[in-house]
Amino acid sequence: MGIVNVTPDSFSDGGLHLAADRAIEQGLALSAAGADIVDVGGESTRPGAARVSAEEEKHRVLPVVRALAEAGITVSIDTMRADVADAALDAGVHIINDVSGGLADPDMPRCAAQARVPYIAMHWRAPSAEMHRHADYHDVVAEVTAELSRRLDALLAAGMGFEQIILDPGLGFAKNADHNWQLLRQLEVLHSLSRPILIGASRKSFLGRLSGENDVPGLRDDATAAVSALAAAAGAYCVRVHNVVPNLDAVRVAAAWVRRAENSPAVHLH
Ligand code: PMM
Repeated sequence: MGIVNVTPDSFSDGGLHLAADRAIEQGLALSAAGADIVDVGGESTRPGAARVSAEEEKHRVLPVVRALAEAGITVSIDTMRADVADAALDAGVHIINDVSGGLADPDMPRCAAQARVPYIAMHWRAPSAEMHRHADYHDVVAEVTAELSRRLDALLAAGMGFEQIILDPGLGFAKNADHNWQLLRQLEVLHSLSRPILIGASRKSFLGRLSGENDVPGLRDDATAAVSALAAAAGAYCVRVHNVVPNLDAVRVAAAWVRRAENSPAVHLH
């Protein structure tokens, strides 16, 4: 999954129209580079980010979603709002990516249930502006798994189909670097929920901290690709990334590696 953020501030100068044109170009390029899905978002969820209005969010994403869907690309909409998701579905979107897993907007499960499209439910505890205060766990893997399991039950109770739902541990969302690594290290626990798992590690600050650099997200692409390879080998269904080519290589390496392991004869030590 390749990432397209349609936020005017992510495209330095120029207004919304220029931002939309640049976002469409970027989405086409991600698809041409081999992304199976292009994820379009109009609201920053970075730590501390303030929210934009639903109207502003729609203005940002709809022209981009429409153009990419018309070009034959599988598009997901990264939104916490049912209203935005509904409009994006009308504009041709195929997948809903809700970082709040249905908690931010009580109407979202209804929207996803009616549309019958794949729905990514991410682990989330609080809006970005206050999520750091909620990065408090005794056992992060057990708690994230239990909270996702409760979301799964709530989404099913709202009428969604089990087969629609994709789960995501939400790296960096109310989680510090150590929490993120613990979740990645024990992906098999999330697999116990029997749903496909999506991993969004791309360029996040916990990867920068590893090498001692903190402020240059573009320099985190190699570490991102390493996470993609390991996550894919551990059974992740999808990785959400900014730079498609190295991550596509990484998941291909993982696929070849795992296949090799499956085909190799059992080793008898005695
Ligand atoms: N991370 C961000 C935004 N959307 N969606 C999913 N499903 N999983 C994530 O981890 C995720 C997401 C924030 O990252 P960005 O600002 O680099 O897009």
